[in-house]
Amino acid sequence: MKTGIIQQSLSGFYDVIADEKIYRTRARGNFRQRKIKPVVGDHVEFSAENQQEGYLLKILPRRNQLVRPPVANVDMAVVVTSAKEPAFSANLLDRQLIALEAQDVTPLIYFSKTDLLTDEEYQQLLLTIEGYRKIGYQVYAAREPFNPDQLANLMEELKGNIVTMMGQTGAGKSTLLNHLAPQLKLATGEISQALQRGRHTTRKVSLLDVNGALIADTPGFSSYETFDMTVNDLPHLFPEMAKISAACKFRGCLHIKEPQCAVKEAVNNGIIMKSRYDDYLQFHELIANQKPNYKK
Ligand SMILES: Nc1nc2c(ncn2[C@@H]2O[C@H](COP(=O)(O)OP(=O)(O)OP(=O)(O)O)[C@@H](O)[C@H]2O)c(=O)[nH]1
Ligand SMILES: [Mg+2]
Ligand SMILES: [Zn+2]
Repeated sequence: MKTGIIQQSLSGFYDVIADEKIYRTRARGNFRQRKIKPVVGDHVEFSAENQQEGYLLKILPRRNQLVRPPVANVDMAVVVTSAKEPAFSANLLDRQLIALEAQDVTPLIYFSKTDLLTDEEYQQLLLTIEGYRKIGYQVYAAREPFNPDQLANLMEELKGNIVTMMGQTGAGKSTLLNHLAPQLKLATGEISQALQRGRHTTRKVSLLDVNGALIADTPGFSSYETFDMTVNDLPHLFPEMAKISAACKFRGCLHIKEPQCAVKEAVNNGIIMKSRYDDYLQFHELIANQKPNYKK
């Protein structure tokens, strides 16, 4: 019996990394009946006489699990966020950030395509970025996207961690990985075509060894609608609100209609970003109106 990490999954096979080798495995029958689907990043026990014909025996307990992209046991996520083409959406960014906060994954925000902005647009973006930095998020947004200092700083952060790439299709996830490790030679797409046809250049999640970090390249999405938290959890997923909420008059304040709410006051005073609060209200509504998922 060996233990390893699922590196990728393809039509019923699971490739497992163990002692610097990759073993192709299949899930055993009784294993499949238990309805836990193995995902990339899972720590597993498996048996293998050779590297081609192994069997998955057990999934070890997960530290966390993201649904989109489907990866388990993640330390960090690089949220690749296009500054232009496709246009920057703070709303889309916030959707991803709360999903990461909910699973205790550290987000690193990486802005791609800053080279396509005019100076004026770039200055505007920097104001928004300042807001995210104040919350405590690390943001990478060099004027010149693949400048060596920025790549080195990012790599330094990622080293030794299990990381997932996350972001819209065409945002530049695979392109960034190719800059971090040119030997990967990942396929990258033509953005305009990808958005029009809703096609992904990257088709499957796979963990790659990138200079001492295990990083999952993932297929992007065209919209992000995954809200698997409750309305009561939601305020805790906005760190700047969570920090201030002790000053709200009511315990468990949802910062919506309650009187003497410190969060609403901070929004009015410009201490909390209005766009973040508006997104909070929108997500609250979306979750409140979600049909319960009985299958869970
Ligand atoms: N100008 C510019 N183009 C970029 C940048 N980053 C990525 N691109 C281009 O954007 C297009 C899409 O990049 P990909 O790396 O394939 O995007 P992806 O996020 O991996 O997309 P999926 O695999 O479909 O999820 C490619 O044509 C890249 O060359 C950037 O910083 N600046
Ligand atoms: Mg890709
Ligand atoms: Zn409040």
